[in-house]
Order: sequence, then C-alpha cells, then structure tokens
Amino acid sequence: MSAVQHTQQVTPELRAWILEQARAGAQPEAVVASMTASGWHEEVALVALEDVLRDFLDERAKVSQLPPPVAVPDPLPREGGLPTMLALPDREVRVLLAMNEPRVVVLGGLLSHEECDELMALAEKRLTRSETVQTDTGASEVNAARTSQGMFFERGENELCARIEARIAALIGWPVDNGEGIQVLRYRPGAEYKPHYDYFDPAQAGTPSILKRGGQRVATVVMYLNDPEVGGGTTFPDVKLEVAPVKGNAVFFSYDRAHPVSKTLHGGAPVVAGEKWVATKWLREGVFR
Ligand code: PD2
Ligand code: ZN
Repeated sequence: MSAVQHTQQVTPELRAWILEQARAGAQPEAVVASMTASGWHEEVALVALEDVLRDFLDERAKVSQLPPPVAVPDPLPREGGLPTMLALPDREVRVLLAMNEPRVVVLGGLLSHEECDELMALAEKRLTRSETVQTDTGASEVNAARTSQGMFFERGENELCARIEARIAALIGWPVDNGEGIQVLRYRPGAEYKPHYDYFDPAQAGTPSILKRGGQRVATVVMYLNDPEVGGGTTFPDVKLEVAPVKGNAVFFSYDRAHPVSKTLHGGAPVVAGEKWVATKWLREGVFR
C-alpha cells in the first residue's frame, strides 16, 4: 500500500489490491482501514473502494452477456519468444507482425509468386461481381459495400487449392475439413471492401441456417496475390492497423467471440492505382460440408 498513500488516485495496482481483498473475503471496513493507515482520507477511500467494485461488477455483467468464447486456430507457438520463421512441411514462412487484441499475425511468403500467378489465372475465368452472404436471409446477394469481383473454389478443387489448404492447416493447426473453399477477389482502381466482421452476426435471422454448415467462422487468412501500386491495404479500424498487400504475404486474424469485442472489424482500403488480387480462406469451428 505504500505506493498509493500520497496520491489518493486509484492506480492499477490499488485496483488490483482492492479486488484481491474482495476475493479473499475481506470486509469493506478492513479494506478502508488499511487504506487510511497508509494515508488515505476515510471518505476518499470509501468512494475509491465503491468505484472499483462497481466497475468490476459492471464489467462482469457485460462479459456475461457476450457469446461464450470458442477455441480458435493460431499460427504461433503459445510459449517462448516470437519466432521469425515457421517451418511448414512444404515451405518456410516468415513472421512479420503479431498482435494480441485483436489476434493478428502477418506472414511473409505464405505463397510463392508462381502459386499466386497460377491462382489468379485459374480464378480469372470465373470472376463475377462479388457477393457476400446476407445473414438476414442466408442467401447470397451483390453487396454494394464490396465493389470487387470474386469467385469461390470448392475445397480441394484442384491440386493448387489442396496444396494451399494443407499448408494453411499445418500453419494454424486446424483441420482442412474446417475450412471453406478459397475465395479469390479482384479489386480494380476505386474498388474497396468496406469494414465488416467475417463472423456471422448471431442477431441476424439467417445465421442459424448458415451455422449448420460447420458452425461459426473463427479465423480468416487473407493472402495477397499481387502487388497493387497504391492503396488496397487490409485495415483494422479498431486498432488503427493497416497491413500492406504484398504478393505472397498473408494476414491471419481470429475471433473467439462473434461480437465486436473481438475488435476484428476489418476492410480492404480503396485501391488507388493498379489492381489488387487476394485469396481468402475462412476457418469454421467444425467441419464445413
Ligand atoms: O481484400 C482485403 O484486404 C479484405 C479485406 C477485408 C478481404 C476481406 N475482408 C475478406 O475477404 O473477408
Ligand atoms: Zn473480411
């Protein structure tokens, strides 16, 4: 208690100490007595105690209203320092950035340039104006917030998709069967993907029907297939992060709750010059059929 006696401010240390006393079953009078003994005025100590306990209970009530957290995949080991390189069965991938809230990992060289070129060539013939799932109906519709063109491969549709899917499964420790088929998007200058969440909104009427196929989405891997000249970064507005689209690189992010507290709001910034091509892999909680 010595660190707080002159400031009369609820420091994080004091807050932690008060909560520890409350958890241990200390009476409020005893807590206030300790605080006055270390220099707090009694009334100020009482108000501080009330504030800390009220904030704690408000926070706990908020958390109890959230969807429960689920297990999510991750590319990095839980313990030890941040590795610079991840050795996958068929390729070495560089670690360029790791963030915890939201969980975002930027990877270098997930795909070779040849794989990027081949994926764009395979996708090009089948591109149509992008659709996103409308969770009010469960049906796919053109969405004005996304002005790119897109297509979906079936999972394992060709050798290249199967190779990339197996690589991602090894990278993040998540079964190939829990992945949706790879989606390819092409953005022309001016095109963008307005900020959105990739999980399905639990409040929407169409969501239960979507969730029958493998449950919620829990993670996304956006792979950059070319180098746009200017613009086209993947943005995370809640944490003011923008990932530069670099050919062969990828951004992984996960969301253990289908809720904005995940902080995984993200978008594709407008392409200013050149084209932008990405391949997106969405991972579900369970088997996606
Ligand atoms: O192309 C992107 O950067 C991007 C941004 C946000 C892709 C997606 N979302 C997506 O495919 O979900
Ligand atoms: Zn997205």
